[in-house]
Amino acid sequence: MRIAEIMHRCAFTDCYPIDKNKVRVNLRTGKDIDEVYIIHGDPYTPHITGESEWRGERELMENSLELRSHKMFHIILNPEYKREQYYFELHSKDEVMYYLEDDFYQPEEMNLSGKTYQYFIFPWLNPSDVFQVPEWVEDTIWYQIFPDRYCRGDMGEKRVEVKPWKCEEDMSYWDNYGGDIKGIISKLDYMKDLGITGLYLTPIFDSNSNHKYNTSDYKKIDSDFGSEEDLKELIEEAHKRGIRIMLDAVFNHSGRDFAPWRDVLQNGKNSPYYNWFFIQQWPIETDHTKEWYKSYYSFAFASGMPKLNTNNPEVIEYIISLCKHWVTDLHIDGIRFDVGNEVSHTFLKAARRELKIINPELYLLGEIWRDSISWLQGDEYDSVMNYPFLESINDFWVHKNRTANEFMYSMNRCYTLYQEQVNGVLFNCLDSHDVPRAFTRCGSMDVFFQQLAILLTMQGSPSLYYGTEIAMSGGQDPINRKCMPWEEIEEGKYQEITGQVKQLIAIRREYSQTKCPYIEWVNHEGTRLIHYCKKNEDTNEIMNILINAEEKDIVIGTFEHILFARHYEEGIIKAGGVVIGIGFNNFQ
Ligand code: ARE
Repeated sequence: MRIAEIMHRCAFTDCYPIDKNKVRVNLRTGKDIDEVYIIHGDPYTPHITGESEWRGERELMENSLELRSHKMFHIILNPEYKREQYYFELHSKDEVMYYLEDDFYQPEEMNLSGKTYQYFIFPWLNPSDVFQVPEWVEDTIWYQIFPDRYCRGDMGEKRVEVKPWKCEEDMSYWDNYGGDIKGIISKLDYMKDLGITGLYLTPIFDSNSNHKYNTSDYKKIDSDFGSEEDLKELIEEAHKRGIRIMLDAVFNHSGRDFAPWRDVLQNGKNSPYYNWFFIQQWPIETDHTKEWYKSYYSFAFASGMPKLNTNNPEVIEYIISLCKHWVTDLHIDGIRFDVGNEVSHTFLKAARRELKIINPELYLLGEIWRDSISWLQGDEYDSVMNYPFLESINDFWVHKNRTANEFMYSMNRCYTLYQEQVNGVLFNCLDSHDVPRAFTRCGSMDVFFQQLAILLTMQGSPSLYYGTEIAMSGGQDPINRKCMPWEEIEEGKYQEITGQVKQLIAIRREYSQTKCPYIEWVNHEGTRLIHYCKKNEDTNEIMNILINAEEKDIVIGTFEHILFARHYEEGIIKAGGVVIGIGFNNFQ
């Protein structure tokens, strides 16, 4: 038995409470393990039974997720007295072994005289230790807007001249097209009609760029976008339509025009803000053609983005007071933390503690592109942007460097990284303002819809980048930030595409994360057929998602009827020559 591939600690994502009564136990094993039993029970049972030895109850663990290199087994325990003691009984093809906290044991070693067996112990389930995430996010369909490019509302006194709407020549990080908050307000009914229930705005505070990630004034809405009154109106009008609002918080760094930074440049060590930044050398080199980066830390090597010192209590207090204003006075529903893995854990722990007191349902989302376990322990973010999800989809459909099985493994991996509460609120996206648009990457409408079908049926909280509903194209930034073609949209040019996107969104809302929390893969060896099932916990209906990447077919359906299909021949779907019956349970 490959015991070196088996590791469990009664901590982290191996053993944790999922609510005030239940504890989830996960065990990762090699692929040679066929079955795992857990022997578990209250550690103090002998005190009431009078038996000399502790004996637990033996239960089969569920073989929940499979990855390329290993298997994951899990079980949900419901400890009557909030504490559990347990160990594992491992079965491979020709061997049985026991796995306790200190070691692995052969069956004959399980009754050695005088031996004190060190079982795993989950000592006590304190309700306040349960990682609580805002459940409303599970059923949210997000829409991400880059404000300058979405819609013009009030062209009044714009601070800068604007380029002709939709002009794609010489797009940069400094040109403006005049999109603003009033324009977004004017499109809330359009978003509601799409089926959107969450709106994520990239930064809207004062800045001299069009992306606003180099903030000059955190307390002032950029005048090109409007006023704080406009923002209040947007939030109010969105809430009336059942649409929640998430703002983009850029606290890892400021812009070069941020007043405290200007003060440091002018007064150096005499500035009260000197320690708001990470100054390495004085005087500070401000000529960005020289080695400025030896003078101070910044975001990446962006000289106009001096890194804020989120270890400094003054900075922490300043930032949290900003967030409190957004939550208390503006009633926003979520905050996306830009460069979410470089601000200090000290700051994030304080921010969660203070903001969740004001609104326990506030969604705290970290922009982290890789394994985010260090920020998802329950005392910092609720979730992260699920870029591994996007990259898995890309590998399979665009780069074609994955088989259907390997795609399943890489998707399963996304759902083994964190506590299960997080899986339902993972921010799943096919694209964003930081990567080429999905339609451009896919290269065809069929692949585009196959990816959309995954996004809108997979576990998590799906996000559509604005323009996805019309299969907008666009390469790497800034070309992925084109203006919305409202005239063409209103003329109906995209109504067929948008109609099918709306159909998928409607399915997502009917078979939501909360109603269908888990998925089960169906393996069609040797094909590029993606097939998984979701069970509607309310109706016991089984929804099948069949995506034949070899052909162009998509079929999404329940036992009774097809909910969505593209290129599907009545009754059958071909998967690389394998004919799959669409009885949804009588596959050949
Ligand atoms: C743009 C160009 C740069 C160019 C720069 C020159 O993209 O190539 O050098 O302009 O000015 C914002 C703007 C960008 C701008 C950037 C810098 O939106 O258009 O760059 O400022 O001026 C990493 C970070 C992640 C970060 C991405 C961009 O981890 O946090 O890089 N994303 C956020 C925002 C961005 C924003 C910033 C940060 C800065 O979402 O929009 O950029 O506030 C791997 C790594 C990731 C890495 C990712 C992308 O997957 O694992 O960590 O993300 O690649 O590089």
